[in-house]
Amino acid sequence: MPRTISGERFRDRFDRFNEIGATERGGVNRPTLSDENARARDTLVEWFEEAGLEVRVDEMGNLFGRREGRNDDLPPVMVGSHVDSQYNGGRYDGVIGVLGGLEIVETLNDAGIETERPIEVVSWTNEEGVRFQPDMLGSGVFAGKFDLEFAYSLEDKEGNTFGEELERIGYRGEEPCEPRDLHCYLELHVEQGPKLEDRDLVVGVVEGVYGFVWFDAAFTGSADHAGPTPMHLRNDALVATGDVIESVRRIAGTGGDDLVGTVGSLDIDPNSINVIPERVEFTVDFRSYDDAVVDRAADRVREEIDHAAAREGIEAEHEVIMRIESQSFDDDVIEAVADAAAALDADATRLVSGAGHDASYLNRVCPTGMVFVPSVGGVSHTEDEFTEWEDVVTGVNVLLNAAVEKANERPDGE
Ligand code: HGY
Ligand code: MN
Ligand code: MN
Repeated sequence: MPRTISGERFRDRFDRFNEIGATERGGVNRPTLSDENARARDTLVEWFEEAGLEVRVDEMGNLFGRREGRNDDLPPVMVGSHVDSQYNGGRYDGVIGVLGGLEIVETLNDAGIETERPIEVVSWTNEEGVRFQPDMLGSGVFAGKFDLEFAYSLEDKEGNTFGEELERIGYRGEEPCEPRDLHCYLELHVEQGPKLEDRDLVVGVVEGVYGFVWFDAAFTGSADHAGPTPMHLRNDALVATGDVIESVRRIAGTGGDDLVGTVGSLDIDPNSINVIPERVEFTVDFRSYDDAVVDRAADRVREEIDHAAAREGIEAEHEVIMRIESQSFDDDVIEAVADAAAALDADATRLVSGAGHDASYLNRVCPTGMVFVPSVGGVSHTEDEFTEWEDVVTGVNVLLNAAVEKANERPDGE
């Protein structure tokens, strides 16, 4: 019979954890390396230690809790996600994957179950990428995509560097942040989209993740008085930006069935009601499961930015700050998730993730898979993010059974 967790204990932890950085509207505000993120980390360390886990922190502040296996020299099964949040983000994004991993350990401890392989619970640093871009930074350095020097040098809008902030909160660990031998990686996460809810299903057996590209871009025109300056004499950075925003929607609508495009961040200078905008800095995010579609969209938006600058007689800048290829997960790990969902009689389907996850980088290091549970209204990255509690519990039960199945796999041939 499949093992199940203690929903009450997990609920209690989840609610206590989300008191850290709680917002008035029921969300959380725990941007990476903030004081709230530091308190969340301290809480994880305390709870990991209480659960008998050996706690380690690496050079990127990635936090690991290791549970011994019968054959402790074997490569571990790793389960986890992230606890940094969007600014005023949701309570479930990342958290259910980390606390779900801890709940697995508690459940195995309670039942006195030993697994063949060690199990490691991980909380990755800066998955969201809101304060320091790019996102999935801690797992990206772990997987060898970025080097430590690059990561430490990243600056937030106030000019703080990632390395300084990691030091300030006391989580710049000693352990090298580099690929190591893992048997597999499993991540439980809310779907953050409408697919499961639309089909009234509870579990997503995730087969892969969209690829995506992020741009930093800017227009520099000329500030001038909004009154006396005739229209034909204007060099308006915001008008050019408006043209690009419209083009992102047009490219996403014509560039490929699953292509999505977003201009999510915009800073106007001097941002005054009666001054023609001189400079606008903005971002562009394109995603698709087909990398060729992402690359074509990136080429098209570069052209649109350059054409808009020429029309307005202003300067344009654009730089790719993040490009991650679409990922297809490991068949065996996908099957372990599907088997666990079936053993629990959970209504499940296979799907691909439009949201990025640390699993995208772990997929370069070891066989990887994910478990999704529904997001009510498909909503995420907002304080309204919500998942029915029994669905969260089902997701952790699937994670538990898949992780135990993989943790009891002996080396090939034994
Ligand atoms: O951007 C993403 O999809 C993730 O939330 N970092
Ligand atoms: Mn997430
Ligand atoms: Mn997120």
